[in-house]
Amino acid sequence: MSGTDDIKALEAELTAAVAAAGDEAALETLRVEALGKKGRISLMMRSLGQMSPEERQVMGPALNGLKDRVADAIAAKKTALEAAALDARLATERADISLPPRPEPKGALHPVTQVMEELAVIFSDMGFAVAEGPDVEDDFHNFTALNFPEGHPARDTHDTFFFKPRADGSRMLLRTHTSPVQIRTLMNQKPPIRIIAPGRVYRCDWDQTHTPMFHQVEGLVIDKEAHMGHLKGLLMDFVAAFFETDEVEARFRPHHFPFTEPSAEMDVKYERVGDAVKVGSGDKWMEILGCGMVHPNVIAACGLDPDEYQGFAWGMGVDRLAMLKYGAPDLRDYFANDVRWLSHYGFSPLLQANLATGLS
Ligand code: 2U9
Repeated sequence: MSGTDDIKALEAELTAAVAAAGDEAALETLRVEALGKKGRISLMMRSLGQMSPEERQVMGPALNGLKDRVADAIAAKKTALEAAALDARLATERADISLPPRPEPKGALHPVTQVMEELAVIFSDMGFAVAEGPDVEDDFHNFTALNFPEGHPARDTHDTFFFKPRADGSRMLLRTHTSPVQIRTLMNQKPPIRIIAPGRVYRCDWDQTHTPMFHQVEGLVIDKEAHMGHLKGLLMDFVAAFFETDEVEARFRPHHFPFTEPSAEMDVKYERVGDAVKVGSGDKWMEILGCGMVHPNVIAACGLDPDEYQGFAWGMGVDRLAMLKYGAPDLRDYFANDVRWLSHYGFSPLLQANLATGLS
């Protein structure tokens, strides 16, 4: 067999072996055996030196061609093996993005939390900021600054949880309303002020409609011009948004609070539809909140001039609003920590209250 026949046979053998290589390691072994320093093609090329010039003229280009074609075949096979390896990895490491990102949540939002969030959404949309303060308060912020006279029943231990007296005889207490938050804001910020104060409050009471801890949201507007007309319009808009109705029939009944003058309670018309309560229209009145113009003594107690600034405030019991909107008639169940009650009356934590898609 001539030298060129040997080359053709070797090329056929090597090309078949390259085609059959199953992985990159096998291909690398092949490359070393063919083209490495002591590889078969390299050894053949080295033998060119012992050939006659005529033989070398034929065998030189033939061996160079063999070397190039085998190198090309190895490179092409390497690319194909790399692509196949990548495809195999992608197939096993693929993420199914249609799967939910987390398992279904097991917990539920308490109806009071849900209503708190709904109130924050409604009043934020009207331009109110949310303010917070401590649950443990002093007499000044809870009573004196709010124009409670000495001897007012709320200052009594029958109504309020007091701590043991301190060395100077003063007693801290669990706030009976969130109003101290507004007092702190008034003492620290320059009007105009538009805030709501949501939070826990505490009173000595325990029956079907009263619990020793309950939740309030109070609101406060202080400005150079703010009047009962603004208050009425704001509360009518609030009731329409909260009860998700266009129809709101309401009345403002005179009332008394130490911290507002004049003061009123807001009643809305309602009717029973089966087990549910429909708020906004109907033939019965229901009280839903208290409100009024901030007493000048309160404005003065916070270091502001009542002749320059005035404002209005309102307060509502969140637990009662939750009972009205979402049912569950006994307030004590709200704080019994029974998971069956919570899974029945609770809300999905993934469905945040918002005005665009509906509150609940
Ligand atoms: C400041 C000035 C005035 C807050 C107000 C009410 C009327 C009210 C009750 C509703 C049911 C409490 O939860 S409840 O028992 N609240 O009727 N609250 S006006 O007035 C303020 C607050 C702060 C500086």
